Amino acid sequence: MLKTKQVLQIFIFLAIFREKIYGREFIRCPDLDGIHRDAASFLDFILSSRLSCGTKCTEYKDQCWSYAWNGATKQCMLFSDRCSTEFITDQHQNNWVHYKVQVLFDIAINKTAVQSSTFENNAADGAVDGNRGTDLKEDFCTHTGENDTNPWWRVDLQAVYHITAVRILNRGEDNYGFDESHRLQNVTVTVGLLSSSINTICGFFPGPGTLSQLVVIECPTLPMGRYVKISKTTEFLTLCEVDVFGVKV
Ligand SMILES: [Ca+2]
Repeated sequence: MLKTKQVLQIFIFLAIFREKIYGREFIRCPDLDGIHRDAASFLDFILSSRLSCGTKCTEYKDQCWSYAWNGATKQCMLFSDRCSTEFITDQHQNNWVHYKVQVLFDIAINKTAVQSSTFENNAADGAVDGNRGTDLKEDFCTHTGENDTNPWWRVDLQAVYHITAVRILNRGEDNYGFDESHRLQNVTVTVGLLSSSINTICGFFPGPGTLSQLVVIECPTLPMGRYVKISKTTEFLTLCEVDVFGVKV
């Protein structure tokens, strides 16, 4: 059981070492205080403050996933990696602090989902219910209806994020031994600010999927939006679970 003092220390840690700049949240790397990796930076600057170093990182949002700031020398280094174990200890290590961009995961879980049509009881919320079973009959997976040749599924994240990736858990074999995993193919993921306009491309999965495959679709342009949509142009879209990764705006 945590004592009051420990709780207070954790609270102070979170309060001090989180900062939000232009929609990107930075958090101090927990295991890397006091070390940096000058060989790994892609840019470095002399700047006036740690805040301006973080701001620089936001200017290179497609490349910069962490930064290190030296308060004594005012050096700022930008990295294309998140916190890593492959760091080089610096001779002035105590002056360096390293921050990473905090990417939130599971931002879709238990959020409201809808789909273009529904087969039997395989409703849209089966992809965000936290149940990661992949037997369509036994578990909670989504399934669009027959004759729906433009099936889609959509989740409302209830806040705006820069989406970094979407992960789809494909259906597995069911009790009857059927394998329909190949239906997960030519899948497009889009992002939008309005439910009526979800057109910014995140990425594409050509497939075909395999049984219980965990498909990761990266969003290299970090599209911004509140809604994530998964669609295809042939019959039947089935999703056993969808995880959305993003940085809160
Ligand atoms: Ca599920």
